[in-house]
Amino acid sequence: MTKVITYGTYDLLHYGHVRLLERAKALGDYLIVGVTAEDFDRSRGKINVSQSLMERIEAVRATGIADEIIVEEYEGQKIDDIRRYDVDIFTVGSDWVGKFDYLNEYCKVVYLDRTEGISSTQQRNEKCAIKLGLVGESNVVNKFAREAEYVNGIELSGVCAQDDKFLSEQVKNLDRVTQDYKELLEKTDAVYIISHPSKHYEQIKLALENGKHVLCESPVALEKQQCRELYALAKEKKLILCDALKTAYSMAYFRLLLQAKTGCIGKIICVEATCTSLSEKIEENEQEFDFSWNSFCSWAPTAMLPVFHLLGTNYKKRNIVTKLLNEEKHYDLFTKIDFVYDDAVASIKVGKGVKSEGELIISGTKGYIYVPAPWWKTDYYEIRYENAENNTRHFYQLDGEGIRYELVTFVKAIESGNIKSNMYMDEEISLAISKLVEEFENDIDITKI
Ligand code: C2G
Repeated sequence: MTKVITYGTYDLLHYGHVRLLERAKALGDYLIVGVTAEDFDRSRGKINVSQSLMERIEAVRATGIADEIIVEEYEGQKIDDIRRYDVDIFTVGSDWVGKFDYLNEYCKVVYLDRTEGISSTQQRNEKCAIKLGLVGESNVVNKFAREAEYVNGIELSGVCAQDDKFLSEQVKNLDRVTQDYKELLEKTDAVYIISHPSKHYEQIKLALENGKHVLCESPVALEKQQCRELYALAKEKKLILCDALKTAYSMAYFRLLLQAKTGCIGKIICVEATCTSLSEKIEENEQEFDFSWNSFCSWAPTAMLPVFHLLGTNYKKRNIVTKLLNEEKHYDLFTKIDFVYDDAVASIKVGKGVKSEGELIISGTKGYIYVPAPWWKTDYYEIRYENAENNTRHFYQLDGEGIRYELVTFVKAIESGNIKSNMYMDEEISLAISKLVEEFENDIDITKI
């Protein structure tokens, strides 16, 4: 019996895939198909896969061509499988010519002509090309424009910014630039907003009222009630509204949360998160303050994420200490918040005028999780114990600081229409963030140094 093996993602199964499977089967008597696991696909840059592993396995099974289906989970598994299953022939489409010649050492390698004119990417793009408008005066707009190129099903409809200086200096090779937000909305299905927080409420409300989905940098609003109102409006209109906190969408961060919740470090007693970036020099210039976010709005939502994700949003009390640069504009150089829960504490430090170690430490009764700086865009974390021999290290590919994964999640939520499908960010955390922003911006029980 001649055993043949082939591998693939097999997302949105199409006739190109089926033809490959048929010709692979014809090479021998028994065909094994390795379907790729989500993590393996992400690690090799395939972030747009629409279907789950089980859906893809079922689709391959339904063709009736495969004699056996396995899951491909790691780099190098092909060598293991060829030996384990005593395979005679490895085959794959000609788009991979040369990439698997190393397998000639273990079995015969055959590249089959790829079927032209069809691909999963093409199917994803045809499914729904969401027109995305970028709104705001930040060079992150350029980052988003670059990252959107990695995401199937999105096309940029334009950029809207009020600041002439930003438009002339920062908006590079992005055509379709406008200062008219309504004009942008007319040619858009969804908007990404990174304008000054004071503009978020009005801009989000107008977008939702015009039937547009919204991905907005946190805080979504400067007042909790406004935030609640916006989420209610999004629900009423069956639209997606979510915080654009890219950290929440990065695999390493999400997996460390899950591991922390398994009890591997025991009961979590303390969460400490620091986010600082001396990224811009704020001159004492009114213009700068109009567009520049203060430290609190720039970083506190991110720093609060692990606190709220792990300890919840029902803290008993909190203590906010801040050092302001500009009293009237409420621009803080550095702010520290301490939270007290029934049986845990948390502390966050944020600053654009102070530099500190941007690490995240989650302390438990059996051990602790350590995330090195810059923890908010990490691809790596450690779980450490008293006996260092038990320490474990974890790495998860993170391309583009997490923005592309955020966009993929946003697109999938729009396509599925399932607001809850966004398991990374939810309304409760968004509300808790807006509540603290409101208290900070209105000097409610704040200590100034
Ligand atoms: N294929 C094809 N014609 C197409 C599209 C895909 O012949 N129009 C082939 C691919 O060459 C591959 C198989 O169908 O052999 C599955 O394709 P994908 O699902 O795109 O997965 P891919 O990552 O290309 O699979 O490690 C090997 C890779 O996993 C190969």
